[in-house]
Amino acid sequence: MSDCLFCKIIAGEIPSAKAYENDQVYAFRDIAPMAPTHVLVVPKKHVPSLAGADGLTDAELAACLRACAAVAAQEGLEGGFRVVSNCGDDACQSVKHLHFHVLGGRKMTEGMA
Ligand code: DGP
Repeated sequence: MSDCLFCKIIAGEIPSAKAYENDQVYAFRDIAPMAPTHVLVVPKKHVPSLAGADGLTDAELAACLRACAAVAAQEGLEGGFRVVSNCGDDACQSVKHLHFHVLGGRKMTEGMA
C-alpha cells in the first residue's frame, strides 16, 4: 500500500534497522523500544492487522510466527520473550500493517493489559 509506513520500510523507502528477513517477512528494531530487545516482525504482504489475516496464506501467517522465534534465538533471548500483536483501536494499534512485537532482554511484567 503506497501510504503505509511499514510498506515503505519494507521497500527501503524509509530507513530501518533490519533484524531479520526472508521471502515473506521483514523484521526491524522498533523506533521506541520498550525492552532491551524490541523487534517488529511484519509480513511483506500488506494486511491491516490480525483481523485481516485472511489476506495472508497460512504459510505467510506461519512465517511471521516462525520469524518471531528466529529473531528471539538470534537475539539470544534464552530466558524467554514476549510476542504482542495489537489489533484495532481498543488495543491501541497505531500502524495499520500487521506486525508482531518481539520483546525481551529483561523480566517482563506479569500483566499483559
Ligand atoms: P503498534 O502501536 O502496535 O501499532 O506498534 C507500532 C510500533 O511501530 C510502535 O511501537 C512504534 C513503531 N514505529 C512507528 N513508526 C516507526 C518507524 O518509522 N520506524 C520504526 N523502526 N518503528 C516505528
